[in-house]
Amino acid sequence: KEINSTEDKPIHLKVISSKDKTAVEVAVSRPIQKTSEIMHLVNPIVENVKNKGDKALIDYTAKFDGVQLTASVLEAPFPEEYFEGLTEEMKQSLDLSMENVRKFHSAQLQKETMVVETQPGVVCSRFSRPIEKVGLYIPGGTAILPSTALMLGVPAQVAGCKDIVFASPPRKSDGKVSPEVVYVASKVGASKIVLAGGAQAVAAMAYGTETVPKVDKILGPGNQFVTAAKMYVQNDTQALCSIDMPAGPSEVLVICDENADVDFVASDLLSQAEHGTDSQVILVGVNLSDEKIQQIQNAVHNQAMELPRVDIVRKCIAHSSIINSDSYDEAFEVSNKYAPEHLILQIEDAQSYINQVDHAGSVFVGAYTPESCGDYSSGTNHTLPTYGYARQYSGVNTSTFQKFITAQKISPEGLKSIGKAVMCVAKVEGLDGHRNAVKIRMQKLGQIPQGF
Ligand code: HSO
Ligand code: ZN
Repeated sequence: KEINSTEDKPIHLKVISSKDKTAVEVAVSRPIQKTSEIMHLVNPIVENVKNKGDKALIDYTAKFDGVQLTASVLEAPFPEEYFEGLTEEMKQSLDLSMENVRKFHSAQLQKETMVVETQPGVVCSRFSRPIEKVGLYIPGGTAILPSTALMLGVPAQVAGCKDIVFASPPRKSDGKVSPEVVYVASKVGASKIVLAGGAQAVAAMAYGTETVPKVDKILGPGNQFVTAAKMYVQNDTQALCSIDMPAGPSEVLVICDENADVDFVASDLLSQAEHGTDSQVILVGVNLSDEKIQQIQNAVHNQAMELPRVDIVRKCIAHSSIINSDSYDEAFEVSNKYAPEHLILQIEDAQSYINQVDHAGSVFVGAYTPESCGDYSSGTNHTLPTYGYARQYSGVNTSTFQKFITAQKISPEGLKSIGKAVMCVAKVEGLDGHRNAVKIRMQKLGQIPQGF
């Protein structure tokens, strides 16, 4: 359904000078997430699915998605009728996107064993293994997201995951999921699609049900219920399940200077704003003139009015700001403080500023690099850290679907060179068993160090 705004208030961002530190502080603060309230609602759902399996899953799907299913799981090869409506053009577009994501994520694959001889005869190594079973959550809601399916599915396939399971809420109209999602699922070799969403889908994949396989890791964005359920199962040793990262609303920070194209800048702000009313959109200007700011505001308004999701955009822009800074250095200071999920650089010689970026999920360099390209088709991943977690988290990448196992092989010569150090540290820790495991071998080699 098209949403048409009837309001005629201009869609403008709040303008702040970087000198007004308090206002900047407010502009770059994130809304507080009330996790405990959500947890209250999510816990019984998760527990029910854990204890009652498929029956609870089907009941929740009827209750929350308005779809009465007889079975929640679609097995590969997926039935023809689930691909209905898929055009040739769409297949080609998804194919091109998947190919680029595959190229970029294959280059990240660390297959070779890393070997380091730390001392003569002490050989340490590390090798990777795919996480065997992964559950990929594809949100439903206001937009269908085949791009999320491919951003999670392709790296999982590249990493060599043995079982890839998708979960997505079924459509009210026919109880299916979009054919684009089914197409991607089949292309990445998914074994199943769980027709369920929300906390119940997460619980089903974390604990397993009669028909849903239990997975080792759950990935993918979702609403607060999905996020809360992921946090819950991650902390439950009965689930023995990890997650990709904490998720918050999507966000962008654009840095532009006086020479930036105002239409480009506005379009980037709006492509993020249309994600949701809670999306965060910040423009940091470098010494922008009043005229330039006005031109940007006008472009935002005019472009926004043409968007079908203008009502969502309007609400998002209402809490968005332009922070006008005094210099490029100051602009990057603000950006690093915010640690945006997406950072767009619409400044002269943008590439040369990359070394000033300390915290960001993904960077879009130069006027002709809109975020949309990274969202869909260029090859980088669009599952990125939000809420300031770019300070410590990376976006989804090939290693997200791998784990690394270390090994060591020590020769008698190697033991001679590190044995004394081991015994010495074991002694101070009061762990005689540890010390003895070395001592017993050193004795065999006739090499007991003095004092041990
Ligand atoms: N920008 C979103 C990803 C997305 N955009 C999906 C369109 N579809 C969050 O990074
Ligand atoms: Zn997007």
